Amino acid sequence: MQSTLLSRFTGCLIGEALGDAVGELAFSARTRDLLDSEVEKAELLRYTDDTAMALGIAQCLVESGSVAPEPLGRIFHANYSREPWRGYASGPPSIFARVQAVGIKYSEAASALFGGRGSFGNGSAMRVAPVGLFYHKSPELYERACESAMPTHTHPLALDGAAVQAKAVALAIGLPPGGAFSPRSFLEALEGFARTTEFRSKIRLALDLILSGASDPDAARTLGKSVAVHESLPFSLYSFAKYPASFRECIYCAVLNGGDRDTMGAMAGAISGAYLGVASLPGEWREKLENSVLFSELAASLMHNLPLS
Ligand code: F2R
Ligand code: MG
Ligand code: MG
Repeated sequence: MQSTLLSRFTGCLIGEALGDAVGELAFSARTRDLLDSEVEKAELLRYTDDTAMALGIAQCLVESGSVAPEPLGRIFHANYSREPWRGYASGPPSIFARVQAVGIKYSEAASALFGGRGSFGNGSAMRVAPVGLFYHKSPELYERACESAMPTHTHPLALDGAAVQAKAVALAIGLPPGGAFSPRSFLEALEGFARTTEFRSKIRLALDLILSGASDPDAARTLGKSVAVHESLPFSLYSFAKYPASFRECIYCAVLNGGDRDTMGAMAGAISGAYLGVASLPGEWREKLENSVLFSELAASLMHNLPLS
């Protein structure tokens, strides 16, 4: 039982990193054949800011047992300063620079972005998987996911998106991977968990698209696939719920239909890896993953420090 849970935790973190790294390659290798050939040629599968920030959350949970915005902001900031080349969008670095220059709180700097509306970029959801793991049995899951968003993302859609992605990971861990998977049960549970009209209606639409047999390109066009969290997250949920039995098919769907490919790969990959467990992820991809030992170590530390439920 313990090893099954550990394989889910590890599968989630490694699944996130693989989806991110393979998705990043898909920006230039845009068909399945080209992508397979790029992965084969690559010496190392290198992840981007999505996974770097997820590692920051895992690190914060392991070190402090919480995702309080200020300590988490300091970890994000330090990790960014060490590796600024991971492909961050403009929001997080501008927050870090403002905190450093003016000495305000991370959440205060975050709430000033985009004319005082805060960011609805997918950054809060792309990195939240460790919160879904750590609080998978906790009634505080929604609030803790929002807390993890606050150092950089304060828009209501970014908060709801973080909570929905965390819940998707938590649900995936609780489902038997060999059993019958119901897209309806999975997506209706998420629809009920979401608190914004935008997410509720997009998750319902994702289910309708699966049940009506829409093609993946049509689903991507209908749901959206941009850096906005209420576009790329619903299509990531669709990718997992449509292809629950295969990590590879789930990732191909998430990254080969345009848009924010690395991030949809990361979000779909975290859910699929949590559902299937690490042994079901493609071995030839895992072998090439940068820092893969670190993911396994963090997964074990997260699992051994779970809060009492
Ligand atoms: N975006 C990238 N990469 C492009 C940058 C590459 C880099 N310069 C390089 O060359 O290496 N990838 C990563 O960013 C996405 C996550 O973004 P995050 O962390 O949410 O950032 P931000 O800046 O807060 O939001 C992203 C964009 O969304 C739009 N936006 C957000 N809130 C808005 C609002 N309230 N009103 C209007 N627009 C809003 C803006 O265009 C933001 O720039 C991931 O894809 C990750 O992989
Ligand atoms: Mg990225
Ligand atoms: Mg991206």
